[in-house]
Amino acid sequence: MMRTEKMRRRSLLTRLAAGVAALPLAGCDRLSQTEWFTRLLGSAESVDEAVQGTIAGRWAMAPEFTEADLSPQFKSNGTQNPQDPAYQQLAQNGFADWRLAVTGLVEHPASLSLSDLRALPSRTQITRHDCVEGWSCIGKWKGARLSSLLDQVKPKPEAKYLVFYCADVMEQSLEGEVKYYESMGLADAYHPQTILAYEMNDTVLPIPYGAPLRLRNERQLGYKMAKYIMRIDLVDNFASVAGGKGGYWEDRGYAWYGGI
Ligand SMILES: Nc1nc2c(c(=O)[nH]1)N[C@H]1C(S)=C(S)[C@@H](COP(=O)(O)O)O[C@H]1N2
Ligand SMILES: [Mo]
Repeated sequence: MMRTEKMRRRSLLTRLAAGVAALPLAGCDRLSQTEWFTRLLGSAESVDEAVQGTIAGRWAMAPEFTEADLSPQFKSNGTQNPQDPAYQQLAQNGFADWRLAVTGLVEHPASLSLSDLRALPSRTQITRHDCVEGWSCIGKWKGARLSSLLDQVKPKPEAKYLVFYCADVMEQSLEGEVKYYESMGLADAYHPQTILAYEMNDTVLPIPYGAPLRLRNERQLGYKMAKYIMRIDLVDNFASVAGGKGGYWEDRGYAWYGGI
């Protein structure tokens, strides 16, 4: 990383840290500033993915909690209600017409309804969500195991990453609308706690939290967990994905791995 870029990022982090104290966090815990700041500089920003994997153990489980630990109010962050007309139409119909497309480097491209996803092996987990902004909330999630979906579509040997394309428009650019996108490596996609969640706290996933389907990927920061998923594309690199860094926030300077 160039020196100037590093300094720019440090000063951004300092401003973020100052902002944490002022955040209204109904029902959510605040990480101590030193805790999240250390994480941000020490794990997410400076240590590369390979080192991260060695330290944390690629297959380590994120901590799980009990019903008693659930945050009374889980914060909704980023997009809270996508304004895209096609999404609004799907929502009006309870997402009965929504389909998840699975495309790219797979033997069997697929188009799955919510009932198809509910028919896949599921997992329920109570976990802590950590946002890079310095807050965390504990929630209960139920969803299809991403590993089971992958077993169905069969990634080709050259597939390395999953790119998640979402329904929500983040900004208008000269090239048109920029919708949220994220990505993960295949190893993390097969992790037992990686699920495509359609339920939160024992109810159908509400719109502010990513209805009808959002990723839960409990060993990484909040921005890695795409909400409002419309398509999963299997690729071997990010060259064709917007800025080429593998995610909307990554293209704006965040770390790709974002481990916690
Ligand atoms: N599609 C989409 N996914 C997204 C975002 C977003 O704005 N759009 N924000 C990310 C960020 S920064 C966080 S912290 C979490 C917030 O999830 P929550 O609303 O359930 O708290 O979603 C992530 N996934
Ligand atoms: Mo976040």
